[in-house]
Amino acid sequence: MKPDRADVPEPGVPLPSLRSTYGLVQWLSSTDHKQLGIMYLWTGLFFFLVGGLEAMLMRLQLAWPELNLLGPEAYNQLFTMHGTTMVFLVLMPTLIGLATYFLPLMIGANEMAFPRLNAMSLWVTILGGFLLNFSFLAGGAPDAGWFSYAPLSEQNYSFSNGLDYYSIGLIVTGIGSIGAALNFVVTTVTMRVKGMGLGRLPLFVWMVFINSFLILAAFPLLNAGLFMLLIDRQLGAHFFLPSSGGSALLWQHFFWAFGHPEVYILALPGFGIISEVIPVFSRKKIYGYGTLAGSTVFIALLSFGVWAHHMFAAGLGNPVNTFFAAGSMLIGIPTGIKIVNWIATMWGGAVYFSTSMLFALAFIVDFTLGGLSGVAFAIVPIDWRVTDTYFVVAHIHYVFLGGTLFTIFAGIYYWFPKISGRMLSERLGKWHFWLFLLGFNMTFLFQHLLGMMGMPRRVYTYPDLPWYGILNFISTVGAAMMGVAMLIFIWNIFHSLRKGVKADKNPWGAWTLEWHASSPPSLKNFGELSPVRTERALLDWEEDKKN
Ligand code: HEM
Ligand SMILES: [Cu+2]
Repeated sequence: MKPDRADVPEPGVPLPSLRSTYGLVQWLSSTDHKQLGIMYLWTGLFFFLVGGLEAMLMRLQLAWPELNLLGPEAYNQLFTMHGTTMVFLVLMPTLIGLATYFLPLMIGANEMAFPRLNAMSLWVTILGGFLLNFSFLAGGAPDAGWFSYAPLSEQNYSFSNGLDYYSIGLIVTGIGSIGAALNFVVTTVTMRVKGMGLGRLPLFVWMVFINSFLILAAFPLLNAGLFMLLIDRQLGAHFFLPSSGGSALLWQHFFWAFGHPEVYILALPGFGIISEVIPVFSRKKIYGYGTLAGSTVFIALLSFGVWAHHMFAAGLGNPVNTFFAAGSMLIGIPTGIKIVNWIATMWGGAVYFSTSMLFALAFIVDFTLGGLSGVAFAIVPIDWRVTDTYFVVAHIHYVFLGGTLFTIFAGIYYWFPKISGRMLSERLGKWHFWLFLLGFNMTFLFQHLLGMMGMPRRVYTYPDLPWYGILNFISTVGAAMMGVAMLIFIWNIFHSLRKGVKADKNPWGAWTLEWHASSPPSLKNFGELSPVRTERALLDWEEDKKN
């Protein structure tokens, strides 16, 4: 018998509405992966506003030489909380949220493998975020930077409770991430629809799957380090205190053995999103499925062998530095392969410039720039010259914003119709895109120059040296433009949720299974599904119907 779309029953129970009180209780106690996914996304958006506000305050302070709007203490707390928030409370929850929502749908499953673990993962993530930010009210936020180098993070240098909140908050969100990763692995292994071998996984699922192993290996390292820091601070141990026999370098090893894989943890799901978006809007099959999937594994393995490139200036010695420099440059190869695959997918395709696709294209350009400055950093003498300058700040933001954040935007514009049953406005989307793109490059491009001219990072003000004032001013104007772009985006979301054009099942004509469920999907996504034969199941079913 040929499988047919019409064969597939769609259980018609809709998600409960937030409008009734019962609805609210239902959401807060939900174990449904779609409701949890949506709450992850709101969490990410909420903390993006918090982290964005912190960034704007910093940029205001830095807008001109020798301003004194915020003192140095407040500034230290702001850059620490900003970086920590963006990494752990914005990018992680948003990516995990998208995966929580879409991974089961894309493999034709009705739920995650462990629905209650799924709920726990969300709620401890929120609890951790709350704890971290509670520090503001409890005597002062952490102030030793998002990587909290010891001994700066120890009691005798940072005596507010901020770093205790940092340790506990991140331990708790870390447990959430580990729970989510475990769930993704087991769900992918056990709950795929018939016919979907590992070689036919949608690339987003594939990359989340590989990524989950990274999370499972990396986060326990961070949590171990954080527990030791907490014990140092609260119980008077001295793991990281050189003055009494500990090792400050040990903290750096713990942190970066987690921290370097973490930057890939934030990149890989984004690569997955881009690998879904580009073929759909180019009307072409993805070029090189095998190399795209295989290079992911290569990146994941390599990412654990390069952490000491964050420590070139720490005095590990030339043999160690050379080893880690070589490893770091190697990782450019599988990443470059991916970029070639994405471009080859668009080549000769009928490219449709939806907002989602525009963000995908901007991702390719700006992430490549971030990658190139990364390769520059891997050259030890260059690192020695520009480490701890604004060059690092430029690099970080090209990878995190030009990389991950752009893929998140691409994913939201792509999947919003599925989640909400309505389309986002493309007109507002284009405003969001162009303003954000321009603002982003204005903010961070010239910071490469500032770094090369020697402006150190994490300073609350700077002297009026040639170019410093004007370049910093451009940077602040760019940041304000991003702020306006975000307001447009948020308006677009709220407006479209209520008044957007109704979306049908598959508004983009995509081929993966999530587009087979109704928009929004009902509480039990599919019921029974016919087996799939390739990684483009909907296309196969379409053709079967014609024959
Ligand atoms: C409106 C957008 C943003 C602006 C204007 C902005 C601005 C800044 C500034 C001024 C710093 C402090 C640099 C320093 O003195 O050390 C900083 C640091 C940082 N930002 Fe952003 N940022 C933005 C968005 C983001 C996003 C979306 C992320 C996501 C990961 C992010 C991650 C970081 C990190 C990790 C640091 C390092 C913090 C540290 O110094 O330890 N930023 N950002
Ligand atoms: Cu690294």
